[in-house]
Amino acid sequence: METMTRTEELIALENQYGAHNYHPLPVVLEKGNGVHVWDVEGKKYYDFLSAYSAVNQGHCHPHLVETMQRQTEKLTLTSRAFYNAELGKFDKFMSDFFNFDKVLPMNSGAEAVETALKLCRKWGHEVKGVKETTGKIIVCDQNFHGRTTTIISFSSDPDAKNGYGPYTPGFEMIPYNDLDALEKALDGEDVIGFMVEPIQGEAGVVVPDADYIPKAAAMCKEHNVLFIADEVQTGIARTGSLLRVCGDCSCENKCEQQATYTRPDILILGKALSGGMYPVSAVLADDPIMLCIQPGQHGSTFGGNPIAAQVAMAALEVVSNENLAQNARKLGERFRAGMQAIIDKRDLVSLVRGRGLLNAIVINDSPDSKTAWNICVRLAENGLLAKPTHGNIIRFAPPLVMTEEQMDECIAIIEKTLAEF
Ligand code: IF1
Repeated sequence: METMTRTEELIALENQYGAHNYHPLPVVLEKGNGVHVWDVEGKKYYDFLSAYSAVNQGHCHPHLVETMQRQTEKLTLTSRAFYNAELGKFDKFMSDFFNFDKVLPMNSGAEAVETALKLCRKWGHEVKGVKETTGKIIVCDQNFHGRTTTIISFSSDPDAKNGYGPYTPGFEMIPYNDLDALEKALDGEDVIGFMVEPIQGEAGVVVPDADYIPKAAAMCKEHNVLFIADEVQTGIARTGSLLRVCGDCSCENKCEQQATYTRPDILILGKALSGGMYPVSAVLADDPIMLCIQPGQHGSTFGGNPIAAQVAMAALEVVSNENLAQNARKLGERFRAGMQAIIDKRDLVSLVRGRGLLNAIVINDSPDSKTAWNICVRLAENGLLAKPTHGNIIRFAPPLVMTEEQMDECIAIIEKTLAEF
């Protein structure tokens, strides 16, 4: 038998002993720093996925590593049966940073989405007075909000949903970026909430019309329906503003003062809230909503633990101190201009879209073709990691700590790679 490379060995191990719930690109990573990752053969790559926008602050950011190490040696977990010395500081920090009365900490994005849905239901029944058996939350076609049984109950992706029934009732699906459909749904009986991604990530970075989010929120308000923004992927500076509901505003804070800001009733954050160090997610809302949940009615062993509290504060400090929203906006414009120049010259790519550093290109081939996958394999060989979505779409989402020179080098790698097809 021929000897295997370390890469082949490690892939075989995962294959044999791990569940087959993913189909990764054939690279095995073992080190990361800033915008770069290294595989087990020592090959260096630009990371254009950032763990699905969880490492906006760059891999192993020194401030986050230092914060996590310090807290790990002091106290890691108490559960919420007792107070811990870091959680109150985190709560105040989050409340000030995002301008909501209160925060509820969880771990994964899906848990935060579940928390928002439960909060919305409690409010709907106890405050709005809708019967518990009939309350309805509106969601959008092509959404991605996570993988729990309830969340996949309103997924339109057959892979995510099929075979996992029976499904949780109480959701109504409408087309995305369609205010008429929303108006009609809001006129229905017993609607308590509307949950939406301000840009649809998994759907292939679908950017709605500029007035969609503000108008949708205003319509919800008119109908006494909670507007719930899932910013798990779009938040924390990814799209060139602190939150996507800030619109195209690159201030780091106090978004209320910006004309473009849409204030959600419930805001959901995850992923880059910890800079990829550790799972930290959170739901923010004001008192009349958040206080609908009382002791014993919701929680998590790890949610709000001291490491999470410290790491999240440090992760947001990096976003502010290093002006990551402004950098994402500036580099995003540079990236899309670079892609547009390629599109103008060649037929292989039909369009580029996105905001800040959450972008995608659409490959001019059928969604069933292997072209986008093959391009990603070749991109990896040329030193840049990205992943296809929906067959013919490639998502590009590097860490936000990139420099202009690095971005130019990456655009050159993508151009060179596309020229090979
Ligand atoms: C996977 C996509 C990205 C999310 C939004 C909640 C969650 C996610 C808007 C849940 C998670 C992930 C999970 C990841 C793939 C990924 C993804 F392609 F599926 F859509 F990022 F683009 N809300 N998104 O995007 O957060 O529970 O995972 O922490 O492998 O499933 P989580």
